[in-house]
Amino acid sequence: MRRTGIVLAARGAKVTKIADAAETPVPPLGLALETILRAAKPLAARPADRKVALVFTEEPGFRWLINGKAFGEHTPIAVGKGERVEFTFEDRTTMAHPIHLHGHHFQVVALDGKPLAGAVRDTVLVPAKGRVTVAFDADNPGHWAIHCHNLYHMAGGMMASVKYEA
Ligand SMILES: [Cu+2]
Repeated sequence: MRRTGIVLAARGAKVTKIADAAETPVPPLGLALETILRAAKPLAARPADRKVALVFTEEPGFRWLINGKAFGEHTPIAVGKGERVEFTFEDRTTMAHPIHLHGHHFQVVALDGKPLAGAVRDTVLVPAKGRVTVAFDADNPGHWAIHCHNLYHMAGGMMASVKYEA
């Protein structure tokens, strides 16, 4: 299996040549690590006031969609100020998507439908065919982007927005 990657090294550090082929084939990055992470400072326990499904699909012509729409075709996802919001990201594509929400930190609260008190982040990897649920408190009114952090997917449409007023 061919390798790809980058090496980060301090100035003057010796970087040896790394073989192009891996000794052991490894599968794509999945949710194994995420399942064992626990938040040091979890969100306060509280039921969700609003649950929103965001389904990722792809279309010919390098179109990467959220709920069937590319960026510019969406109406913003409406939430209410002060609400506890849950987003479930469902990836029906063949690639993983690191999903980033601006303006908030969210907690991973379910992986493939199994609840957990997972990590607090602003970006989470949603593996191909996987499902990740995150929760956040709508405590920062504005119009915020939510997008795939693979910039070539974002440029291909994979961005929407979340909007609420003070
Ligand atoms: Cu993506």
